[in-house]
Amino acid sequence: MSATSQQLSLSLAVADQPEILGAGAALLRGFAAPVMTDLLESLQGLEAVSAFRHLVTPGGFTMSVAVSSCGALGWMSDRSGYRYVSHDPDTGRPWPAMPAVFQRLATAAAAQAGFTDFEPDACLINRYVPGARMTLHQDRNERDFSQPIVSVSLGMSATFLFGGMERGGKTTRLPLHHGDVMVWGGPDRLRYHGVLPLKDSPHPLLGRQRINLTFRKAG
Ligand code: MD6
Ligand code: FE
Repeated sequence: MSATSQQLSLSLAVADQPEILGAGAALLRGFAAPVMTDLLESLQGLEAVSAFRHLVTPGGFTMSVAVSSCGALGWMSDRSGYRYVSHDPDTGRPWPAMPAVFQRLATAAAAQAGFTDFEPDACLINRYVPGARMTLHQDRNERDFSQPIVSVSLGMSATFLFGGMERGGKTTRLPLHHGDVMVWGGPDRLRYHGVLPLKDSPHPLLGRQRINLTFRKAG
């Protein structure tokens, strides 16, 4: 990025304008900041009910990212594939309800990016520790691709890879920081994306971890 465009994106962020990443994709810098205390408190409650766990991919690899879920549906992976399920297989109970502050944040962020009336029924919670990464993938296990995905970054900063419609295509690198929210849908809904191995630089509130919340309409 040139010095000028860097300054420009800085001033856009300061002016609270979304960074437009595509016709259906926007990055809302610091959008979660006003509800942060509530958000982190709710997150602690969720972890106590449905703990983070490392899932196995259909290909037989154990993911470096640990996951949990809340809401009516939770994301699952095992040797038989990826899918959404109504119960936490570890507890045998329904996933914990989506906290009101999660729901409100997701709906408000979607609206800010031009997607009105987004009502997520699934929130996947990803936890990264230093070295953990997410290989390039598409999110395509949801029934309705007309609904966007809202993604909230908490804790340590990460480098997000934003690609095109094919796995081998060129990718853009985006730094994601504590409180940033990405929304993507419409023509960008199926773009490949991933996260580079997390660097070790502890966060003042969350320590040596990054938490990512991704909200979807899965059912
Ligand atoms: C992450 N996020 O940021 C992983 N997927 O840790 C995702 O895989 C993702 O951020 C779809 C839409 C937004 C995302
Ligand atoms: Fe994804």
